[in-house]
Amino acid sequence: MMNSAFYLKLIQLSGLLICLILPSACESEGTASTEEPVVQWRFAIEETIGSVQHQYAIKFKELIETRSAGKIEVTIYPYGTLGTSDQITELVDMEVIQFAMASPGHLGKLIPEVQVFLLHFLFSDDDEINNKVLNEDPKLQETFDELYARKDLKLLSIFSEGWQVWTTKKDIQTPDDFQGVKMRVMTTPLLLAAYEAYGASPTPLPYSEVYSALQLNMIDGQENPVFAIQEMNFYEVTDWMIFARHAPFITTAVTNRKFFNSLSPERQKLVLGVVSDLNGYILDVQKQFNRERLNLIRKNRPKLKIVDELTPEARAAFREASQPVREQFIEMTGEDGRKLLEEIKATIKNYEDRQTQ
Ligand code: 6CS
Repeated sequence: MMNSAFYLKLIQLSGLLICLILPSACESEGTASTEEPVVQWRFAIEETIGSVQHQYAIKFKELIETRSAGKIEVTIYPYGTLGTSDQITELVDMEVIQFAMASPGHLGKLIPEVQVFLLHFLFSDDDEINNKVLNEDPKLQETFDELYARKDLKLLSIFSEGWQVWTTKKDIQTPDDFQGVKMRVMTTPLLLAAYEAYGASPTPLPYSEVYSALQLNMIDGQENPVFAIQEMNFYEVTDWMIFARHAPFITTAVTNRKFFNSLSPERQKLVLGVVSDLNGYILDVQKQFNRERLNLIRKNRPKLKIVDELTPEARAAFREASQPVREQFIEMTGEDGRKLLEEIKATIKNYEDRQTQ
């Protein structure tokens, strides 16, 4: 029997279809003819209610609606209402929705260069530095915006949602421990290379299939930030949580480029102002969520073995094993990819040097 969630989804999708065929039907006119019509914008996220992306979208909605004096209304579509990450990106491309989150772990199939954000041991150990690298460097933003433009997307923001953490059924202290471990990865090719480099057997899967794959022992482990491990209940079907701090989980906020270019200069400024104001906000949110959810996991599953930190020697071994993956990134992206990688390395070093001065 079909349940109410099915019907709800059907209603949402038919609403979106009408908007696609007849965009004017999606704008509700104000009462007086001189009044500007109220415009509806849609924002799809790749995570569920209560996640870091959801908090980003809530704040985005609040700021857009307040600053436009109610002339723009934003509807948020959490993960599960519109499809997988790939399908959400397609909906932005078709302008069915105007805004979305597009994580490099999936978007890398469309824009290979974003896979640079997936390389292990590239970023600083310091979250604040990574936030600066991702947000303050106009050159990085410009480079990626040009790459996104080729796919009719406009890049709005790049930010970290916290460290990726391994959840596994066995202890992992050295790359050798990964031999034969079936690790679920997001769907982009570089992640296969990243885990093959440790001897693991990477298995790409959409986010929604990870819990049951762990439960049915189709996979042995996966990686995600703590808040996601808690809200997707992955901690229930795992024995170990290991903080290797090998990579931050980086995501990007995007909009349809044609849609953005069609906005008045004031509205473009409004969007850019809001996403810029969200940069510092979301760093605090992710830190708070990851801290609080770890406490919740410890409380709900006291038997779970948590390795807070690998030894410096163990991290050095993983770092070394991960280096050949950089060459694979360059093979996938060519000379431009090599330059991009060098630029990011230099920017990180620059911020780290400034920090120690
Ligand atoms: O693992 C994934 O596929 C997902 N993880 C997070 C934290 N956000 C979105 C992404 O699709």
